[in-house]
Amino acid sequence: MDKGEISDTLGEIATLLELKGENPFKIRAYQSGQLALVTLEEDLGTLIEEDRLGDVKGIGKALTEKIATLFKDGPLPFLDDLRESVESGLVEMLDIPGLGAKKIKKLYDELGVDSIDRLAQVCSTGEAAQLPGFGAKSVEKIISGIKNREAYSKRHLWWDAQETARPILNGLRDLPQVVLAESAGSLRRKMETVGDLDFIAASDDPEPIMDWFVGMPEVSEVSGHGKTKSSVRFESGLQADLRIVPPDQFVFALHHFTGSKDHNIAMRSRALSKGFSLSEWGLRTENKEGMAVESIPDEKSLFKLLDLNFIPPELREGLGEIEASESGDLPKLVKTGDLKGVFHNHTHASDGANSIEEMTQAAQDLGWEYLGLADHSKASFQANGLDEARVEEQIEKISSLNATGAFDCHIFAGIECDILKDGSLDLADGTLSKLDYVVVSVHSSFSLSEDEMTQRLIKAIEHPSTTMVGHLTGRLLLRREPYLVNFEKVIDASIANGVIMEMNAHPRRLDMDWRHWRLAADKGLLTSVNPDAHNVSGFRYVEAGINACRKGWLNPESVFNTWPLDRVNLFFEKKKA
Ligand code: DGT
Ligand code: CA
Ligand code: CA
Ligand code: ZN
Repeated sequence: MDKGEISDTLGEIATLLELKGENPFKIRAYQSGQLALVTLEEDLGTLIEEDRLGDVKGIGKALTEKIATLFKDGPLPFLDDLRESVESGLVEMLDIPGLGAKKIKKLYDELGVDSIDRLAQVCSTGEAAQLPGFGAKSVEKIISGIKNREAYSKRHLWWDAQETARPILNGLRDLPQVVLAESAGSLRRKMETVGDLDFIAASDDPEPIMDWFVGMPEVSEVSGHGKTKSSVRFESGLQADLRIVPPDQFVFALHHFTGSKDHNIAMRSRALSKGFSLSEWGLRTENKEGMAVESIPDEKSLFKLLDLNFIPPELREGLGEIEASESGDLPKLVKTGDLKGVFHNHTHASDGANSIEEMTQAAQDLGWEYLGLADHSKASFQANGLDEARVEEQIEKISSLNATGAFDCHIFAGIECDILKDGSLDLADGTLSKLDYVVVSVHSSFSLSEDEMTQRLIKAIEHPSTTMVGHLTGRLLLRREPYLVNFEKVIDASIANGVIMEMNAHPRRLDMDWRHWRLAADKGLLTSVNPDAHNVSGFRYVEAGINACRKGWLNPESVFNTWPLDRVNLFFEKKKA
């Protein structure tokens, strides 16, 4: 295990002990060990090797051995027993926002709540609201948490879905009976979350393909096994449909099952207006002799038959794409290959896993011209955020690294500065103005009213050092709802102050949501696709961010980090002047 995983494990132990109502001192020992690892700057392996782990502040005697064992991936029977001894219903309840171990323990002791079903019950009967420390408002929050959890469990992050889908698609394409295969549905439209996978294959010999599909080792349940359609479920809960059609129907089936439903409805009426009838089976012209079915090689030809330019799957949401296609107004969509660098990334100075040098090397290996580093600021103490002195030290380090010419990739010194509750920034103006750029983000006080949150953000946007807004709504897809903000006001304030709105590319964020981008970019808002990388492999998340930009109809010009280095420099200089 690495440092981050061990720290998470210590946190898990503390929580489990709390659920069991163990000695508070013991619980605190694990909590302080967890924090000590997050803020640890020395190499953990070296500390263990030199037997100096016990000298680290916050790591007590009892923990050193357990940390060393976890580091070597050794067995920890104590943890296995602990996990075994806590009822699974109690652990599940931890997913519900507003419910920590302490409250869960109280619900269990006082009302015998040992499952989410029982929790919902005591919330609706009013019993929960009677408990000390609960009240009507917190019970309301729990009820909406239970509802969200149900909705969340039905969907999957696009990123996870594509990781499941990729080998299946390759497997299908490798089968001798398969002429063509494609994934369809929301996965192909690059929706941020996916309900189920949809595969379409072309073949005249479907049976062996279906046998292969339902027999894949990852399949945990077969819910349908037919000649034209089969459905399976994987361990993760994700389900997949495979439809097999004769080769001459492939394009129509692919288009139909890519959807969306609204796009399909609009396409069908477009077809009707051109004298065709469009369905998943084909495009037919109705005449006296019967039906004439068009035969076409690809989707592009399908659109062409309807006098339309090809509409990329990302845009097929029934949001005016057909009209734009007809009038030649579809955007030239940004691509991952257009990116020349990224700006929101963490190093091991805060809660990242890699050094400045390692991050820069990785960025350079991706062919990027520049890399922006933006570690956390001090208010994010749980992430070992930097104070003014450490920020200035990092600026020095970056500027001397740039001066050595060790890397072709230019490093920009930035920060992800916390926006405090009142909208002021977490670092002194004198320090902020020494940075190349400043990303401002909310990491606390999430439950302000829409008005308060909007004013808070606008105040931060108006700060003269602010360059970009980080993850505007703080949402964590399928985990945490966005906080309330007035998009129009925040977008207008950003444009007025020349501030860039990040597209946080982390697959769990994709924030600001693509649904707001078309209008915002038309008004002149710029974005930056920021992977929020916490290690070198986090850079790959730009793909998810680019998907979201494409769904927001963005062209490369609206995406700041497609700009070349000298133009970026000019932008920063102008902002500082
Ligand atoms: P998901 O799975 O919830 O993330 O979303 P999709 O879009 O993948 O939806 P899914 O799997 O139910 O169906 C795949 C596509 O099939 C959908 O995008 C459009 C098409 N489709 C499914 N049901 C209907 C329907 O009732 N009417 C029309 N026009 N198209 C449909
Ligand atoms: Ca689907
Ligand atoms: Ca489906
Ligand atoms: Zn952040």
